[in-house]
Amino acid sequence: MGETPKSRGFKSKRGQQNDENRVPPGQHVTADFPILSAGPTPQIKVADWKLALQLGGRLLGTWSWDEFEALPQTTVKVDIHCVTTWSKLDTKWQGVTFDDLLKAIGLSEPPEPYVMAHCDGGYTTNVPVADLLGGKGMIATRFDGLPIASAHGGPARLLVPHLYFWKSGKWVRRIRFMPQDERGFWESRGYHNYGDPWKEQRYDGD
Ligand SMILES: Nc1nc2c(c(=O)[nH]1)N[C@H]1C(S)=C(S)[C@@H](COP(=O)(O)O)O[C@H]1N2
Ligand SMILES: [Mo]
Repeated sequence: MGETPKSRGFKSKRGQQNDENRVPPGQHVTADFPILSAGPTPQIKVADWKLALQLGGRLLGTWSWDEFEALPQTTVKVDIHCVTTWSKLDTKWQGVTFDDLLKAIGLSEPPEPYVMAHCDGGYTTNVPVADLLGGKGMIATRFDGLPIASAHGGPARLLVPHLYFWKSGKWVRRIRFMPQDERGFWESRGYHNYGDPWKEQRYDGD
């Protein structure tokens, strides 16, 4: 991630009002898709891939790639916001919503109020379950209609676009339900525990 100047000011330009209202404070729009990874990019074959939902010492559900692909698929077009100040508008993703994952294991209610997403390579990030339900979070497997590139988290990444993008764990393998909140990788290294871009919750204490 890295240091970023804080610019809370926001200049209004005629004709771009709509886009500007879509960009949280201190962010600027980029057309690129920057890559931000704390470690090396794993090359994961879908034949070796598996997703697990975990509660305590138990696995509530596991999916091979083919099983995961057979789950109901949802496509979204969303804006994403990295804490390093870039935002990218109208990104298109396809995957399985968290609601549909819970349904697939026969749950109408989440078993605990928090999750930790565990990713290949050890990266973790914590999210309240409420921020994943109601279509707010998904495990994405396609970007722009194509398989997600390894560097961007392929074959599957968490997507929680209404929070800073560090919450969207790449190469996600396991979602662990937690009775109490715990901090993930960046959350225990000075970044905000929740990370609402509209409230500029970049660092702990913001
Ligand atoms: N596994 C893993 N997921 C991760 C990261 C990481 O280092 N490892 N970086 C996070 C950060 S800080 C950001 S901004 C986004 C970047 O996603 P991108 O590289 O696809 O732009 O991924 C997030 N998910
Ligand atoms: Mo980030």
